[in-house]
Amino acid sequence: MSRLILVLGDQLTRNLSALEDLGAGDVVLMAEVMEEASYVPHHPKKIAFLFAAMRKFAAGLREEGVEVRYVTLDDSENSGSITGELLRAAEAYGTDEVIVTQPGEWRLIEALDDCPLRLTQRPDTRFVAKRSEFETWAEGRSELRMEWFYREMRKKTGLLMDGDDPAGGQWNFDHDNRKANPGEIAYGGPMQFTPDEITEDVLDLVEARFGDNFGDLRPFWFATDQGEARRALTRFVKEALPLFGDYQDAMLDEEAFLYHGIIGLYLNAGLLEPLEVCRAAEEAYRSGDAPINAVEGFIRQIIGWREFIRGIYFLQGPDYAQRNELGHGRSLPDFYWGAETKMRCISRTVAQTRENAYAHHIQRLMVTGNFALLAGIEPQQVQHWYMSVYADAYEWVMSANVIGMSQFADGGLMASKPYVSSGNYIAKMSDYCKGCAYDVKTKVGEGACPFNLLYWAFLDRHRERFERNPRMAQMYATFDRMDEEKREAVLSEAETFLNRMAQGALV
Ligand code: FAD
Ligand code: DLZ
Ligand code: SF4
Repeated sequence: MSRLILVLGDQLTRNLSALEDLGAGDVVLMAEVMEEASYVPHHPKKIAFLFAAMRKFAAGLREEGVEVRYVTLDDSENSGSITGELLRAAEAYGTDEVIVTQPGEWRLIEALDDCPLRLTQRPDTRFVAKRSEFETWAEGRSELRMEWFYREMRKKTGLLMDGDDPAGGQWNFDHDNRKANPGEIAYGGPMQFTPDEITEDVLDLVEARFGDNFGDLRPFWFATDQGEARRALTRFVKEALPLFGDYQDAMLDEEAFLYHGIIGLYLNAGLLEPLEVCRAAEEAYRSGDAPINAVEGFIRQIIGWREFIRGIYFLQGPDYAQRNELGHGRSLPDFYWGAETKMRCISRTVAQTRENAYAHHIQRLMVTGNFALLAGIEPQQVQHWYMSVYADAYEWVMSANVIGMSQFADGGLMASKPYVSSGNYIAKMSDYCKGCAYDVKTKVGEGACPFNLLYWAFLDRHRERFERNPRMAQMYATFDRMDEEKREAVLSEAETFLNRMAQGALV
């Protein structure tokens, strides 16, 4: 009797554990379903990317001679959910045995657990560390810090290792990175692909069904198969990686991509694998084409941060995304969805997000994330926004980044102090402030940058929790040195700003 092998939209690799013993008589099931396409209002580019990549992956399997049942979104019989499609396929093929690689989201793992078929969820082997390996590493540790886990991953993979020692004599070259805004960018950006016929069909479908979601569908230029994604990787490694480290934290008004990879969406959907990406980067270092600070920094993002973030998500369980340790409850302002704001840093980050379904890490962390944290927005609304607007967004990688790293809503599991900053940081790392209606140098009074006001108000609001944190002592000392009158003016202006924002005034 045949087995059904379910392949989800973000599992598009032939090395998938569910496909490893694919045999004659097995049927691969792939389905475009409304439940997955609308659990958040995904950016239209993300939906188009996944549907096009799914259709091409299915075509590749068929070329190999594999029987594929592919259900399109506009199929009149489409039940609308993954489990619904499993049940329909089980009936059509007269089988109840299903193999799937475990999804990256508790919601779907639980839905599959509840599916009344003989269903096996196999571990997702597309990561360097197994879930169980991370759990063993984390067990008994009072603090979970990425750096220690990362070193284990370096040893495990042998990446940038010279025998037992780290290449270049150090594990981490971060102090050489984080240069401020480079002014100009000597890189043409990520490789762009002209949509083929399959992709054009998908674009029409997405336009008709998801045209009202936040985000520009066209121009659409993402890679949609493994070959294209590898070409995009090759271009990045050759042309951008050498400067990746130097400018990884910089932000420019007119440049969305700087020297970043724009590969997260490909990695997360299965078109690229973490080790092939890291080996390509290491090769550039070994052959003298890219410096150690860039290559180490880049590899750390992938075998360090990406793996660590996933480990935390699964370690913490399904309730992690609901945490709100700071008790923040304000609503996300409309300017996250494109309404006008006078804050240039936010309006540019949101505009680039709308256009590309992309913003780089520091825009996510220190502009939109920082503002939401300072303003006391409810973390679940923040997470919903991030899930909705980025092409690389999935809950396994979003939760620890948003709930943990960005919003401190897990109370400090992910970060030893909240990622908050006044306008100074943005002014130093970007050119946004020069085009802004606010003045970053003004701390209080007419034209004061809202980040400046909200920064002190945040510290004041959470004094009890953070005052004794040694990494924040300096911030409180500075605040306390302000004269009483100025302190009161800052707090009162911050309050006025937040109230005006809540009323939908232009801020
Ligand atoms: P590069 O800057 O070129 O980095 C290379 C790769 O490193 C990325 O593609 C990614 O795979 C990995 N990486 C780097 N930092 C992280 C990190 N913190 N967590 C996980 N992987 C990392 N990344 C996602 O893949 N999906 C998300 O939904 C997501 N949401 C985020 C939300 C917030 C609030 C923050 C602060 C970060 C988030 N990130 C997310 C991490 C990071 O911002 C993106 O991975 C990165 O911007 C993707 O762009 P890139 O491919 O150009 O990455
Ligand atoms: C994100 C997404 C979207 C938009 N659509 C589909 C789909 O129609 N069919 C499918 O199999 N997967 C889709 N996905 C990816 C899933 O939502 C993803 O597998 C889970 O969120 C777990 O990571
Ligand atoms: Fe952002 Fe403040 Fe700079 Fe304006 S002045 S761009 S609000 S940091």
